[in-house]
Amino acid sequence: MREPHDSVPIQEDDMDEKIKELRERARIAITETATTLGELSDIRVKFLGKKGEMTSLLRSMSALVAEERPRIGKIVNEARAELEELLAAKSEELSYRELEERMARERIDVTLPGRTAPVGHLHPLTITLNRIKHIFLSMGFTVEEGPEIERDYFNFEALNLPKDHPARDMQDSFYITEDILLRSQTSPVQARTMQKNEPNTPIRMIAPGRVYRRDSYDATHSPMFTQVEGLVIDKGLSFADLKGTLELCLHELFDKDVKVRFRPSFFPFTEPSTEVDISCASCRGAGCRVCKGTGWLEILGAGMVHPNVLRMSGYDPEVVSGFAFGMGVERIAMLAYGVDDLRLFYDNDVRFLHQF
Ligand code: 2NL
Repeated sequence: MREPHDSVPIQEDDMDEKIKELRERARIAITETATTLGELSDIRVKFLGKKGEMTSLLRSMSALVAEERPRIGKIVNEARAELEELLAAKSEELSYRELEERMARERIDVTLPGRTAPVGHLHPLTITLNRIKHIFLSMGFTVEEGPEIERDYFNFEALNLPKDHPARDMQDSFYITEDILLRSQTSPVQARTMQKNEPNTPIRMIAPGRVYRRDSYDATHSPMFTQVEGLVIDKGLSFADLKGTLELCLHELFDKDVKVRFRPSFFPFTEPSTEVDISCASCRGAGCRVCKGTGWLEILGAGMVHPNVLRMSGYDPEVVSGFAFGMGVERIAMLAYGVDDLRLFYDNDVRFLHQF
């Protein structure tokens, strides 16, 4: 057996031929086969790498007769130089092409408008309540709040509705115990305010909030709704002050040229009492479905504070007088926005809520 590196002379023609063949194969591989920089790198390793074909060919030179080595070495170096040059050129070509492809693939149009992040907004009832608050704040009213779980005393008794009064039937309110219920109106907030004041201290307040009544749930009724009540107490207040205040409020809330009318009515906590209508905006008073042919829409209830109510909370009806009113925020929002079903305000369907 003969070891490969035993110095047995090999034929130089043989060597020339091998180099030529290798050079040709490498040339084709570089210029024609390689389509990516990764493949080109593999080709470099295969032919010119430490364990590549060119290196093993150089090693076999040791088997050449000494005088042939310089010549063959020169040929090998020329081949290596040519292949290096081809590799460099191909590498540049492929880098350029890959960059072009990547730029085409990752192309972005910087002039496109940005994606706007969805922004939430206020609920139509909140918008309506804010408008009502603004109107009364601008007239010097304060905004007061109180508990939704209330004592029977503040909800009814202090408002001239004694225990046997028909309007406070157990069937009409949500009682928690004999003495505690979900408030059926926001008036207990006014009663509490009067009682914490020094007797006969002037009051100009509104009390907005949720109230609860045993009611059906349909397009116009709900066992929970939002009420705003108002209370003004001072020396010398008359029904004219009530009219002026509520007319101003309704003209702000709806339209400057909306007509306002006061009908006599009854509430246990006011005397005299009135229900207030505005002219129907849908038909301008001609009569339509919204106003059920009357040309008028009932919008709030009001009256001069009953002397019993003043007395019960430490105010002297011989010294001061007052007026009070109450309105449903859902009803006002429905009329202001043309919504025909109150339940839409509670369903939280964004397709509805989006429109305000
Ligand atoms: C309505 C009618 C009304 C009142 C509420 C009131 C409060 C006190 C004294 C006297 Cl502390 N009155 N509130 C007066 C008249 C009507 O509400 O339609 N509410 C939805």
